[in-house]
Order: sequence, then C-alpha cells, then structure tokens
Amino acid sequence: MQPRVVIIGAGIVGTGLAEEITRLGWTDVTVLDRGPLFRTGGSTSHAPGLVFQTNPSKTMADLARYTVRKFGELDAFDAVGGLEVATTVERWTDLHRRHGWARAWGIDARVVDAEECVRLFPLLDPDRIFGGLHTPTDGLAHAVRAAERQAEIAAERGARFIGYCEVVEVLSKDGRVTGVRTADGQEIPADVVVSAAGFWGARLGRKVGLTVPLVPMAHQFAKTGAVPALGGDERLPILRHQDADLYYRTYGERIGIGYYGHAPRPVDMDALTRDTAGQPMPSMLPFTTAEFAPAWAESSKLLPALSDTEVSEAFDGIFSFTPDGFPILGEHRELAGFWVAEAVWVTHSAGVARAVAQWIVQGGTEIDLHEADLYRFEEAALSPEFIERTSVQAFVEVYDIIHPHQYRAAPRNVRTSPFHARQRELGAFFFEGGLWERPGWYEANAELLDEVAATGVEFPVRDDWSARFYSPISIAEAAWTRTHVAMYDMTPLTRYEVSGPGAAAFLQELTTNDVDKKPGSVTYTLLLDANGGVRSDLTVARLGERHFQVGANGPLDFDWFTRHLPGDGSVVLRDITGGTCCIGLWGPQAREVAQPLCPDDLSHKAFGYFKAIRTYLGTVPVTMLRVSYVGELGWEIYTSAEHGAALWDLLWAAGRSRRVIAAGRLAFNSLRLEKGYRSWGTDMTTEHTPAAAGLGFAVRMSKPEFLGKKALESAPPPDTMLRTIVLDAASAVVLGKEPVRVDGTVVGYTTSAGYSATLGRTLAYAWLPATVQPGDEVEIAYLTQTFTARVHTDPVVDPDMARIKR
Ligand code: FAD
Ligand code: THG
Repeated sequence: MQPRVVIIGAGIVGTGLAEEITRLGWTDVTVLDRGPLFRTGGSTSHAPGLVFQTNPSKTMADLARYTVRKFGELDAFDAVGGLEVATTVERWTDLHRRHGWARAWGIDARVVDAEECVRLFPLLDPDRIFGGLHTPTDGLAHAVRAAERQAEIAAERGARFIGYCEVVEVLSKDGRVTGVRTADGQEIPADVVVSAAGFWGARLGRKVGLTVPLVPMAHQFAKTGAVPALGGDERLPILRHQDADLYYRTYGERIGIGYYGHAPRPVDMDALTRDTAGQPMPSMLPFTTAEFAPAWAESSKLLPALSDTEVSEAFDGIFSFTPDGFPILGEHRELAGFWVAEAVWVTHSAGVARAVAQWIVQGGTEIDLHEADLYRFEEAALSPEFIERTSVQAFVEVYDIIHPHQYRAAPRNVRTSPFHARQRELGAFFFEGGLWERPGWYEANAELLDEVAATGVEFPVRDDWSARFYSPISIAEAAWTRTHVAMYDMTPLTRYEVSGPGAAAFLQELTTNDVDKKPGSVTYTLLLDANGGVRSDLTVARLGERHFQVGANGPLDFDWFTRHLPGDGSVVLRDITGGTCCIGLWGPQAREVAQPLCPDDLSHKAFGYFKAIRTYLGTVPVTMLRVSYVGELGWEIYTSAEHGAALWDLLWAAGRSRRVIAAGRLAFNSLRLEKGYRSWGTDMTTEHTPAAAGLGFAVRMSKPEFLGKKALESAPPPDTMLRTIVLDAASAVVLGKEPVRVDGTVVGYTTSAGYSATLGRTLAYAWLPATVQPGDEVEIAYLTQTFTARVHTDPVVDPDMARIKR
C-alpha cells in the first residue's frame, strides 16, 4: 500500500510538493488549507513574484533555476529579465561579485553600463547609476497561477485539495504520525504529514514539540497609480535598487514597489486575527504609511517619472525570515513522518518542492540541502532570543553587501572556550562560528612580522575588499607554525562520545572506512548518504573496546547519528563538545614542548601517526590524538573543561623556550589548504562522491556493508573533480565562489581559498571538469579583475608526509 500523505498548506510550497510527490509515484496525497483555494490568504496570495536567481549559495541558485524552468513550462512565468542597479561604488563592485556567482552557478548574466540600464528600463535616471547586472532569465512568477497549475497536475494523478480546512492537531502514536485533526473535528489518517504552512509553520511545529526557527515579519509593498511614461510595456525587467532597500516590478502602467528599509516588524501571531481584521487576507497588515516616505523619496530619484503619480494601494505583507536566510526543511527527528518545508520564497519554491519530495519518497536529494536543514542549528541558536534577534537582523541585512568572511555581530559571546581569557590577553580578533568565539589571529603576533618577513615570506598588500576581516599577522602565524610551534584552539570542533557494546558495529555500518581497529587507533572516515554523496568527514578515535571519540563537523552529524542509532540501547551517543576543550599543538618543535610534561613516550615509534593515548601533561588528564589538520607534527590535546585553563598555561610556559605562539583560524585555514584537507560543507557536500572530492582513500569497498556503499558500486567515474589551484600573481587574492574559466568558458568554481606562506601565492580549491589536469592553466574572475592560475597536484605542501610522520 502506498503511504498516505497529508500536506498542510496550499500555497506555492504545498501545491508544488503535491505535484512533485505525485510525480514520484505517491498519489495518495491530500492538501488542506485553512483558507479558500488557491488564493488562500497566505503569503503566496499576494506575492509580487519577482524571481532573482543569483544567490551566494549554489544550492539556492539551483533551487531558483529549477523554479524558473518549471514555472516556464507551466506558463506561469514571464522571463522579463532581472536588472539590479548600483548607485554607489560599493554596490557597483558588489554587482561584479554577484555576476561571478551567477556565472559560477550557470546563470547567464552580464554587467551593463548606465546607458544599457536605461535601454532596459527607460524610467531610470542614468545620472544616478553606475550600471547594473542584467540577468535575462530572471523574471516574474505568477505565484497563484503556478500554485493552481501544480495542483491541477497533482489532482489528475489523484491528489485531493480541500479548502477552508484548518489543521488543529497532528495525531501520532509511538513516535510516528498517524494523521491530522481538522477544526471541524475530522480525523484524516496519514503516514506522512508535511507542514507547508508558511509563516504559520512555527506555531504548528510547536504543537508537535518542534522548534521551527522562523519569524513572521511585515514587509511593505505598494502599487502606484498610472505612470504614463511606462506606456504599458509588459516586458520591462524586474528591478532592484538595493542601495535603498527597494525593488520594483511593473503592472501595465503601474509600478509595484517593495521596501525593506523600514524598521523590522516581527509579527505577533497571537494578535494576528485582531491586527489583520478588515484586511483582505490574514497575511496582510495595514500599510504603515509614514514608514514608506523614504522609499518614495528614493524611488522618485531613481525613477523621476514617479513624480507624476502616487501610491494608490499598499499593504504590509507577512512572510517568514530565518536566522540565516535559508529555508527550514526536513523531518522531525522525534516524530517520524512529520516533515516541514517552510520559510521558502516563491523564487525557490519549485526547487524546494522537488528536493523535499525526493527526500520523502526516495530518502535523499539531488541538490545538497545542508544549508536549509531543519537540524542545522546549534542548541543555543534555537533559543527564542537568538531566533528573534538574528531573524530580525536577516531582515535588516536583506540587501546589504555582506563580506564572505563577515561574521555575526550579535548575539556574541554565546560560547567561549576555557582559553578565552588568555586569548583576549593576546589580542585575539574573534570571529563567530557555530556560536563560538574563535580567534582569527592574535595581535600579540604582530611582533613576528619583521622576523618572518626576514626569512623570505611575502606579505602581499590586499585590495580593500579582501583586506576586510583579515590581517597579515595570519601569514606570520602560518609560517611560524611550519618552523616553530603553535597552539590552536580546537574547542569548537564538534565531538561525540560513542559507547556501548554496539558502538563499533554502529560506526562500522555508518561510515566508509574501517574503524573497527585496535583501541588506540584513529581513523579518518566519511559519512555518505544513500546516493553515495559525502554527508560529512570524521575522525574516529577508538579509546577503548566499547568507547569511541568522534570528531565531527556540526549539528547535522549529531542528527544523522541519532537517526541511525540502534533501537536496543546498545549504543550511547553523547555530544561532549561543551564539557571538553582541545588545543592543537602543532609544528616541528611540538614534541620538544610536550614530551617533558608527559610520563608517556611521545616519540614517533611509541606514539605513531593517527594514534590516540590517554595520559597526563603535568596534572592535566588528557586524551592526545596524533592528528593535524594543519599538516604538522603534533597532537590534538583534549581535556575536560575545568582543566582547560591549566592546560593552556602549562603548554604556554613549557613552550616559551621554543617561542610557542597562539595562532588563529586564518592561519589554520591557510595551512589546511596547503595540506590538501577539505572542509565539509564548503569544499564538498552530498552532491559529490568521495572519488570526486579526492577522498576515495577513506573508503574501504572491501568492507561488507556501509551506508552508501551500494550507490558507490554503481557510480560512474566522476566528471568533475575538486582540485587545488595556485594563483600566478603574488598579489592576487580570491575568497571563494568565483567562476573558473578554461579557454574563455566558465567550467567550474572555487570553494575555499587562502594565502600560502610557503608558496607566496593564494591557493584555492575548485570544482573543475575531470579533463582539467594538474599543470593546466585556468582563469578566475574576481570582482572586476581576472587572475590566471595553474592546477596543482595536491597537497601542495608535504605530499610525502615527511613533516607530519616523524
Ligand atoms: P503560504 O503561501 O503562506 O502558504 C501557507 C498556507 O498554509 C496558507 O495558505 C495558509 O492558509 C495555510 N495554513 C497555515 N496554517 C494552516 C493550518 N493549520 N491548517 C491548514 N492550512 C494552514 N517571494 C519571492 O520569491 N519573490 C517576491 O517577489 C516576493 N515578494 C513578496 C512580497 C511580499 C509583500 C510578501 C509578504 C512576500 C513576498 N515573497 C516573495 C515571499 C513569498 O510570498 C513567500 O515566501 C511564499 O509565498 C511562501 O509560500 P508558502 O507556500 O510557504 O506559504
Ligand atoms: N580533527 C578531528 N576531527 C575532525 C577534524 C579535525 N573531524 C572533522 C574534520 N576535522 C575532518 N577533516 C579532516 C580532514 C583531514 C584529516 C583529518 C580530519 C587528516 N587526513 C589525513 C590525510 O588525508 O593525510 C588522513 C590520513 C589517514 O587516513 O591516515 O588528517 O581536524 N579530530
């Protein structure tokens, strides 16, 4: 029997899901909406439908591209093109960066001058703009029509759509959904319930004990009266004026204006009925006229013809914002069969619907969804305080120019390691990541600059953009690590204790490498999804017969592990990140620092590479792993939190004679790039097989069984590969996500980048066709410049492991 599916919400997401799920063969689908079909009163009902596909996230761009294609086929999309104009130098540069993303993700776009902007959109005042970014395939989605068309197709396959039917309760038994109860008392049985309830989703989630971190926010949208100068041209592109938080579309002779510049207005859901009384829809609040004044003033400057008209109708529409701007997708971990697909724009809706349908029906997606996963959030990030503040900030920043290394400004100091006070004393410049305070570099190391420069290390001057969130001190720290010894705070590295009689078998089945080795061994291994895509990369240290310590990448690993735990209690999983801390002590002189403190023999012979021991450093009980993401001799040294400060002080004092330094994330990143180590989520995702990512060495196909093995057995050889490229010019810098050309054609994109003190060049990883080989020349477009680079064999530094294994 086919699973019975109930979808809550018949907006653009719910109808898209019904179409995609029935297309994959599950046709017992019922879609319920509290409002009338298909102008339900949700956000979709009044969405002006602008679709700008370009996004810093490849995933989001892919979801948008699919939406454009699908709505085009459904005759619900007008490819009028998208035009984003720049009225400031910063924006003009930023449009070049956006142009880079467009090309990197396969979207046709071009940077055009002011004259061309006016040709495309004649109402523009050419004197106000530097130029624009024109994307011909962007355009207008007819959101309600698209919802209707998708519903029709789904209905032909057997799906039912029921309006005026509010879900008031989700029914469940033994941790599985069994159906829903509606306001009129009906019970509708279901095996799968998908909440596509838009900004009502957080409330619905709460009914089943799920935090859906979205905040409904009001956003101003106005329509002008007739603007005769428009002449009723239906083909004008959609327009963005991000410097003033504005966007535009035309409706015949009228212009629609959307505005994000007003103070953020989170919506009080408890007062929604009262606040929207008298409005046409429950997603429309009364227009806040005074707040719109700057929008009108700015608009009249950019489009002088507006002075002939005024606002004729307007409202504050409600839709969802999230802490990081991404949708919220996935299945409730404690309530099997309950899915959410929320905080989705019209722009990404069809792509999201297809991906979530694949996830539900087939167990995996083609497009990597980790950025949008329901379980991507750290525990503290699910606090109401954090959700509200960061979602409000996401509204404020929606059109801001965001530097790729720009970190959250608030809330800060949510998680600090036991070394925090020491780091501050050393002048750490803190970045935020996973809510942790992470030193990027230490001002105390400025005193090394001259000395390191004297050894021949170059410190190229950066352009203004790449010099942000950066310090040349990081180059000195990286160089120093390769010649002396450095302490890296590895506390934020997520780690789990996996224990119990079933622990070894559990890890063996879940990961690609052979982890069932002797206690004291460490293994680098991968998590794959059912399609054979890389879900994560881990280190697994066997500390005892039934006791493992796993080094992981974040909350999604915990989620994956939890979902796969055997039901018999034979494996216990514990996140030990917060209760412990870790210093990476690395560099050629690491052994001289640590050995005098340790009762055990730390020689290469006694304590080899990728081995683990439990011992003491002074009075501090430690677990030492002979692992180094920076590719140097040394150890990750773990202890429980209360010993952290003592451990730091001990190593610091012992390292004095060797001139030990504390080093930060920038140096760390540069060194791992030199060593060829990948960073999951940035360099590779579920869209890549281990072989494509250069991680085939971590897969033991001789193991009887592991998740993803079947898919790998039938996987064709990869047609794209992750490669290291070295920029030719010493001063050339890239930051990641730039398009890479071969013979003038864009063939790939960079993922991460950093300066190599060893080579005196910037290194980057790039996804390139497998035919592009080491030694080949490529070109990278960076803002307004083009840099040449060469594909290098990786790793660039220490390919024969001489530095690390001695
Ligand atoms: P909705 O369309 O809100 O659908 C959710 C449905 O769930 C509703 O119909 C609701 O009635 C139903 N529902 C909720 N709870 C229950 C329940 N308990 N039982 C039964 N049914 C329930 N996006 C773009 O991409 N481009 C744009 O140009 C754009 N402009 C916008 C302008 C404005 C003014 C606004 C407000 C939004 C705009 N958006 C735009 C965002 C976009 O409209 C939304 O993100 C999108 O429509 C959300 O679709 P949805 O299907 O998730 O939600
Ligand atoms: N330390 C620990 N766990 C981790 C990381 C870490 N887990 C998440 C993430 N980082 C995993 N990434 C890597 C990448 C490379 C290596 C370790 C962790 C590494 N690779 C050796 C190599 O490729 O030469 C593996 C050699 C081998 O398999 O023997 O060291 O930083 N604890």
